[in-house]
Amino acid sequence: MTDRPAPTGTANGAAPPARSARPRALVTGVTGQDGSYLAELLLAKGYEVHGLKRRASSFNTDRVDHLYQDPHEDDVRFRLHYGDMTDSTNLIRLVQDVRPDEVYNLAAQSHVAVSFETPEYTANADGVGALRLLDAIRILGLGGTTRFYQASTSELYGKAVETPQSETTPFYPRSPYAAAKLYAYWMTVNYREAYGMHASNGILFNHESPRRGETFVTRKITRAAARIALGTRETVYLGNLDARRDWGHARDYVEGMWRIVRHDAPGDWVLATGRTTTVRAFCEWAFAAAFAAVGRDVGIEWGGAGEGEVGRRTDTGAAVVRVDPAYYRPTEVDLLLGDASKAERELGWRPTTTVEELAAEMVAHDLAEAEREARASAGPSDARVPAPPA
Ligand code: NDP
Ligand code: GDR
Repeated sequence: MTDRPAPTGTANGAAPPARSARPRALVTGVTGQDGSYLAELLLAKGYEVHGLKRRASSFNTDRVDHLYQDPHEDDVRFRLHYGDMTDSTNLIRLVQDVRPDEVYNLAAQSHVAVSFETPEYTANADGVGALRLLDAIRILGLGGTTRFYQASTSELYGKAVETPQSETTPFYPRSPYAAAKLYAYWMTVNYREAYGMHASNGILFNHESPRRGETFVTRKITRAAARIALGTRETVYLGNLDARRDWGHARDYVEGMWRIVRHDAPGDWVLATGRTTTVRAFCEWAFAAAFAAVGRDVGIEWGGAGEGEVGRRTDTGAAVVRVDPAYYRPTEVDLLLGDASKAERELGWRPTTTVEELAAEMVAHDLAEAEREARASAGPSDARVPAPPA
């Protein structure tokens, strides 16, 4: 992390960036998993990228630090601006200053379980936030030129009405998060129809990566599996192991976002892998990959049921996964399985990573992280990772 100067932009009183021939994108949520991959993709495609970041009491730009450029340099193509989706004056000023060709609205309180604890804030940031941005584009007279992408979600389908879920499947949101995203979805459709804006929804099924937030289930599992395989941790507590998700790789999905925005006509597209897996199966892959990486052929044996279910390692019988009902949700989304055939047909988009490859990549990353952690805590005089337990 770097102690960098304040983010630039006329919001801070600086002169607006001179208009260049380069396409210019504004990415909200740039410090998140998807924002960081999208910023990389857009920079590689020659864009100038402006990202919205929140003020925090400590550094919160880990995922984009490698893209940082000193704002005093001549040819700066990546700039961060302070802002918040709950502050419309800030968003209007930002859109006015940047005058983006493309806006990717990825910012959100994105944790479904947390949305039950903070329903009003989630509605404000995730639902009304999208409206604020759409309306900023409209009132600044940019509706005819600026393209808009809304990060919509498979959570909109909620209670499975049909599977696989496609653009024509009815929505049935099951959380404050999903209800807020439903509002944002329809405001995007409405601004497209009412004002002729090139405004689109990507209805994205779960996508993960080594940059996934640590409290989402896949990353929680891969981090725990890595530490358990290294012997620095014993158990991970999880909620509903029967939930089924259609998991893909975030890098593939940001490519889909860009294709949606570049498509001639705006619309709504599902991005998914077309394969669904239980949380339990993801655990099995992650633990097998973590133990294999430290040279052990260890699996998980499941016993018990529901709240009493335990996953034991097959060599020692020690419990490595336990269920804690505290992680159950008041209303659960049991089954997500997407049909992305419209995206394949119209956008030429197809996922490239299987869920097993995804689990293995995340575990490899988390093993390296856990080893660094273990070395750091061992201190300089004994900078060795402890040997994995027998
Ligand atoms: P993350 O949680 O990793 O990132 C969310 C981003 O939004 C972060 O940059 C966060 O900032 C920012 N943010 C949160 N609240 C505000 C706010 N009030 N004002 C400004 N910025 C804010 O999510 P993902 O990258 O995984 O997801 C990106 C988007 O796609 C989200 O809208 C999510 O709901 C949606 N989505 C995600 C899917 C997935 O599987 N990943 C699937 C479908 C949709 P900070 O870093 O400071 O917290
Ligand atoms: P989700 O992702 O709710 O699908 O939303 P998450 O990884 O949080 O949960 C997936 C499933 O796993 C079950 N689960 C647990 N979940 C968490 N977080 N922690 C646990 O310990 C645990 N145990 C079991 C959950 O109940 C759920 O069924 C993600 C987010 O990225 C959203 O922003 C996005 O819109 C959707 O994916 C598509």
